[in-house]
Amino acid sequence: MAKTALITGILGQDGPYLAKLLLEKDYKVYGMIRRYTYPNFANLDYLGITDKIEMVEGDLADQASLYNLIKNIRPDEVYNLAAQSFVGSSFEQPIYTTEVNSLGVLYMLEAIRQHSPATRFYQASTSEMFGLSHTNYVQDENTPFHPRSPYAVSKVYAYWITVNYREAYGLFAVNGILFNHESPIRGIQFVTRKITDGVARIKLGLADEIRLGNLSAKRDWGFAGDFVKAMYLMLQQERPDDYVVGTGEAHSVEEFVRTAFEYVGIKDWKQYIKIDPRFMRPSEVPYLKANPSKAKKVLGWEPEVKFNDLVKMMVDADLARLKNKDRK
Ligand code: NDP
Ligand code: GDR
Repeated sequence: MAKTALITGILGQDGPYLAKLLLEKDYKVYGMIRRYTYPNFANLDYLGITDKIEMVEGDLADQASLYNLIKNIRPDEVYNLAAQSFVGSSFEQPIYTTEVNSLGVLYMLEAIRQHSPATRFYQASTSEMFGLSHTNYVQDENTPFHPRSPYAVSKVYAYWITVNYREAYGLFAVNGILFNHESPIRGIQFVTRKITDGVARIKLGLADEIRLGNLSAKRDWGFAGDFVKAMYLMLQQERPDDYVVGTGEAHSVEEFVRTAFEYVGIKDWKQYIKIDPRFMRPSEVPYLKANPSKAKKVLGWEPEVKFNDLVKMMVDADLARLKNKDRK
């Protein structure tokens, strides 16, 4: 019998890459969407898998919808990728962010505990939980948390409630503590995609500036297509556990900007960058770099796409998209 998986956040960035991977492994994939009116299937279309997924309706903020879904489907695996995932917006909408990212996870875990306790559960945890905390400038599973945004705080709750349901009730529930991962279907509000879209527009003469915030922040950027493999592997282990997943390299926002401009042959890139205080955060995370050695050792996971190739992949995709006049 084919395994079944329910993916929340199916219309975002990671949902489609994970769904593609599971479909290749012959899973039956259910994708949870919030409502059927005007769902945006663009990211699933980009990977050519929209018709292969069974869409089901549910909202992390609506406990009843999750109970019904889990009761009816009883999936082998749940990948909880849905979230208010934009750190910047969490300062404007802290309560909504917490309702979805914290309580939503509790609702899902309760639904599993009560209606399908054999279901394996993956929680999309994040390097943002580390915030200011590091040991010799790297973060691993033992690094304490020091969250710096309502988003990061909400994810710390989700992390611990996942650990608690594992310890208290014996659920197979795991946290993937993933560092930033990007792709051509990354949301346009995130800095990498904002840069590659902006660079492509400037190259094609469609824009003359990119407005950005803090250029000195450093992130450990990998490719989403690589990272979803780690999610899958975590749920195939004998015992549930939590894993840090990242590339082990950190680059600044400025380095990302320079690499993207240089790739399209623009050397005097500084003239196109405008620093805009609207994109500064009230409390920033200056530096994130993973030590993914546990994931490598236990899961056998390693990223394939390097920083320069990721930038090129995203710029190429934005150039192609804009040339096709699909100016999403
Ligand atoms: P996206 O923001 O691209 O996708 C999130 C999805 O969640 C959207 O499709 C959105 O639906 C859905 N969603 C939001 N609120 C609700 C809700 N109340 N009920 C149901 N669905 C909802 O995120 P990513 O794919 O980039 O990330 C996936 C997960 O991984 C997130 O939880 C994120 O916080 C976490 N994460 C991401 C990292 C990254 O670098 N990408 C790194 C570490 C963790 P809709 O389309 O309807 O708006
Ligand atoms: P992040 O990603 O906050 O790390 O969260 P984002 O791309 O938004 O910011 C990365 C860094 O770039 C700086 N920055 C800007 N950011 C945005 N969005 N827009 C700008 O104009 C800009 N200028 C500079 C930010 O200050 C920050 O330092 C992402 C999300 O996917 C989370 O859901 C996930 O948990 C983490 O990655 C790991």
